Order: sequence, then structure tokens, then C-alpha cells
Amino acid sequence: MAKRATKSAAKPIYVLNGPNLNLLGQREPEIYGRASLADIEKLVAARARALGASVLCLQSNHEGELVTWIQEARTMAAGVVINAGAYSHTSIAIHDALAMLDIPVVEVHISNIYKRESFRHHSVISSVAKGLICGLGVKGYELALEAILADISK
Ligand code: DHK
Repeated sequence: MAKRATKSAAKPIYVLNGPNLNLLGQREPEIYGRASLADIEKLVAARARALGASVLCLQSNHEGELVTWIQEARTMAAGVVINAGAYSHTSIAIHDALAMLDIPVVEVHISNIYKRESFRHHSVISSVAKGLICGLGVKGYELALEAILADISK
């Protein structure tokens, strides 16, 4: 049991959000809901604290910055929750960076991408994620965090 606590508490879970997610709450609320990114980050941090873990929440509209944080996660993070926004559908660079990780990665989408335009139906990063949560709104971030903590406690 002591080992479990140390494992999850030692390094934060990175919670990475990609382009346009800084405007959550204002952006197409009928699709993405009314919670702001700050609300989500507070929610996830509180859930992590309750579970004896911590998170580092980062958002960028720039692909390269996300790649840099994913590379950093190789040594600095215990796991990665990622909503890469539109880059999920296009970014081989983010795919390749995630492929280098040997920590659990869970992909999150607030909306159900399969109920939307066909260009959103394929994610190029799902193949390098442990799992994918989509369509469950902001709850998806908490569920992803829980899945990672369960995985690293095994
Ligand atoms: C967020 C985005 O910004 C879109 O580009 C994706 C995703 C869906 C979401 O549902 O969180 O297609």
C-alpha cells in the first residue's frame, strides 16, 4: 500500500489541453458546455487531491508547445490526460511524442466526436493512448484521471 501512495503522489499527472480549449465556457456551449477551462482544472485538481495525487494542468494553442510538454512528461509525469482538441485529428507530431511515453495516456474529448462531422471521427492519437473517453462532458477529465491512477497503482 505504501508503494501505491508513493507511486501516484511522487509525480503529477499532466492534464494537457490543446487549441481553443482556453475558450471553454464561451465556445459553442451547446457542444462543449458552460464550464471554463479554469473550472475543469479546479475540478481535476480537487479530485486528484482527494485521491492522494496531483496534477499539472497546461493548455496551448500551439502544436510544438504540446509536443514539448509531452516530451517533458517522459521524466516528469506519472501519466497524461490529453484533450488535443483539433490536433487529435491531424497531428502526427503529437502522436509520435505520445508514442515515446511509457506512462499511461488517456485521451479525452468533451463532445462525442462520433456524433459530429466525419472529419472528427478519426483521432490519430487514440492508437497511442491507453484509452479514450468522449462525449461525457467535463466529467471525462475526472474519469481519465481515475483511470490513470488505477493503472499506476496496479
Ligand atoms: C475539442 C475540440 O477542440 C475539437 O477540435 C475536437 C474536442 C473535439 C472535444 O470534444 O473536446 O474535435
